[in-house]
This record gives sequence, C-alpha cells and structure tokens, in this order.
Amino acid sequence: MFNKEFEAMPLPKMRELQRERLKWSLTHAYANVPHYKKSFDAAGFNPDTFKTLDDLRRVPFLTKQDMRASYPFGLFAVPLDKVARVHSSSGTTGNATVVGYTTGDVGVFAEVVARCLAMYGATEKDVIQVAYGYGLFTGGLGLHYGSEKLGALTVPIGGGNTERQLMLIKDFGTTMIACTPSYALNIADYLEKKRPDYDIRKTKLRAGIFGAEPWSEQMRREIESRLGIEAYDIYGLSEVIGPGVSGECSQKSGLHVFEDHFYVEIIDPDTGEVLPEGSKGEIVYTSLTKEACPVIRYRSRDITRLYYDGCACGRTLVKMEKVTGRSDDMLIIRGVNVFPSQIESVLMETEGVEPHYQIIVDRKGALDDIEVKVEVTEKIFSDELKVLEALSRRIADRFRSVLGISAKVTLVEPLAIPRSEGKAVRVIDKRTI
Ligand code: DLL
Repeated sequence: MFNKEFEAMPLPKMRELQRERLKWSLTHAYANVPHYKKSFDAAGFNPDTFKTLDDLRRVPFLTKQDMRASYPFGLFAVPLDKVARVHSSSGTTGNATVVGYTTGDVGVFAEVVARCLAMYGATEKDVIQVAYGYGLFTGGLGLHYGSEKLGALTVPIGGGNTERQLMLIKDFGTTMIACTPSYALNIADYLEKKRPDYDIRKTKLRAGIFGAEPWSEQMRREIESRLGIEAYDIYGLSEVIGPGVSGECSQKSGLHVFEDHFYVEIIDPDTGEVLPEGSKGEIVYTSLTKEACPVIRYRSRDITRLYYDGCACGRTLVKMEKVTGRSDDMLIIRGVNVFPSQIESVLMETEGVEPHYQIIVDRKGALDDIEVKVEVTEKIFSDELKVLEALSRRIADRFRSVLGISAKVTLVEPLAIPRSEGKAVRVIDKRTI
C-alpha cells in the first residue's frame, strides 16, 4: 500500500477523521465561497451546527449547472495567487467546468493517483507511459504527477500516434500504459491490421490503467487477452480532483474510494434522498481536504453502488462498483465529455441550419464514432455540392475547436430527420456500454 495509515485505517477512526475534515471543509466553503454561503443560508444550514456525518444530509447539493454558472473562478475558496493550477472538464466554451488546485491540492492529487498505481502493483521500478491527453483534461497531468510521486519512470507521451506508442513501449521498456480503454482496444486493432510483425507479448508491457469512460467486464477480458496484460480501472472526475478518486486493487472487484479525501453518499437521482447501504443510485461527493475548489455534495450523475464489506487486499476503504451509466444525457466520446446541448448551440449559431438534428454514437472497431445529422434549409440544400461540403466542414471544425471532438457531419434535406410526438430523439447511442 502506498499509504497504509489511511488505506487500512480502522473504520471508527476513519469516520472520526471524516467528521473532523467535513466540518473543516463545510466551514471553509461557507466562509469563502459566496455560492455556498447563499445556498447553505437558503437551506437554513450553518456549519457551526454540524456534529455528526448524518448532518450532511441537511446540506444542499452542488450541480454541474452551479459549477458552469460560476465560470471561470466563481467557486474558488482561496485568492488566485494561492491557486497553482487549473483544469477544465470539457471544451473551451463559456460553460465548461473549471477547477482550481492549490499546491496542497496538487499534492493530494498526486498522492491519490500514486495510491492507485501502487494498487495495480506499480513501484519505482516501473516505466509508466501516460497516453491520456495532457492539457486542461485531468487525465495526462493527473497520471503524470501520480507516477512521479510513486517514483516510477514517467513517459509523458500523451494521447494518439499509435506507431510512436508502440515504439516507446519497446524502446523504453514500458511496463504500464495509462489510456482510455477504447484506445487500448484501438492499439489491439492496429497491431492486428498494421503490425502483425510486432509481438506485444514479447515487450515488458504487463498492465494498463484504464478510465475516463465507462467500460465493461467484457471489454476488460478483450483488452487483457488481446494485449496480454492486466487491465485495471481508474475512476475520477475533474470536479472532485481528476483521476484517482477511486481505483481497483488486485481483487478487481470494485474500486476503493479514498475516503480520507472524498466523502461519498448514494442518492436516489429523482428524489435526492440518501439511499440505504448497498443500494444502487447516483454517487455524490464531498471533498474533505480540497483548498482551492471545495465541492460539497456534488451530484456526479454517475450511477453505482457502495460496498462496505471489507476487502481481501487489506484496505478498509469502501468500494464502489464499476460505473457503467449516468443519470443525465452527458455523452463520453473517446473520453471527452459532451452534452447534446453543446452540440445544439454550435448548430444554432450556424446560418442555414434548421433546429433539427440527430446525434448518432456508435463504436467503429474499438473507438467511439459520432455522426451529427443536421437538417439544412431548402435553399442551402438545393445549392451546389461544394457549398454543402464547405458548410459541413465549417460545422465539423467548430465541433473540433469548441467541443474537442471530431464528428462526421451529414447535411440532410428539410424533414429528413424523423419528428417525434413527444420529446425529440436527439441522441441514438448504439454502443452497448
Ligand atoms: O475523466 C478523469 C479521469 C481521467 C478518470 C483519466 C480516469 C482516467 P472528467 O473529464 O471530468 O474526468 O469526466 C468525468 O467520466 O463522471 C464518469 O462519468 C466518467 N468516468 C471517469 N472515469 C471512469 C471510469 C475524467 N473508470 C466522468 N469508469 C465521470 C466509468 C468513468 N466512467
């Protein structure tokens, strides 16, 4: 264990630690963030009255909309000169979610990722190739600092360029690769189709650190057998810290949540009621130590279940079931979070486009594939082909720059998209997970 004191802490001691830290976090948020002052006051909650963990139920939730409305720095609880880093959850539009970290928060981020890596059996002898995107996305830098904290040799290659990934695996003796599970499958496809001469089993690669998007047990088996490695799950979300909120131990039977930093509850997504132990529902997070950007009862929209029945690995930390669904319409396309409403706003600012569109998500080979069908006006549709091509290229460029995704844009004639009697069917997700 990377930090046995916390990872194997006796439960009564952990609950007491959480109680103390919760009190600090609530007080810190209330005193320094106008949003929390306002929402706590409106709910008649004063952190001074916080006594037991159950008192948290009296505290209002924080939603993604609240975070967006506070763009960019409205939820920061410390002055900007104390903020050492920012990350952002998606795109570059005004409604992205921005999170800040003090130097202390950056240290916690590295610590929780290092704990995950140690759970997967990594030590300072490992060579960890970080193939998550670097930049505003938390994946690249998150894994990077965690790997350095562990003392492993860290290879900051970033996402994409499969040929180069394969070259470094061989030349640098990479033992672990961190990337999205769909990219791992993409590497397997690439090897089969383009590099039958490259025997990945003859390299030192022995494990993968996969997350940022849902993936099934079936995908795990496929990755493990095609690449000849162990596939481990890493989970997290920018609002809470990034990757490293939880990770899988060698038992591969749920992800341990680092409860000394994150307090978790499961609620009914419709009523907001806290559900009894073991129930499936939406997981809600409260940060216990975050200085720059405390989150209090953040509604993740991720659906899971918590297990409090101990683990053969010796950790006492609660385990969460693999996340396989969400309670909102957020799509995760190749690891990038996209809301249909963001696609809509790009379309709405484009001249000649009708407010009728359909988003079709599928998995082509290993990678997510997205097509946006857009109705155009009669006038545009009867225009020359090159006018239509230029328009679809312009829309695709906007998707790339605003949302960070490459989508196929298909322009269709007026009325081509089926109208529905009730809610319009905007998204057709053909992926099985
Ligand atoms: O995806 C952080 C991350 C980076 C996690 C690298 C793991 C590895 P966001 O971009 O804010 O942060 O997206 C967070 O992605 O609420 C889940 O819906 C989904 N997600 C993340 N990890 C997993 C996972 C990063 N292991 C959102 N399994 C979350 C299922 C996941 N879903």
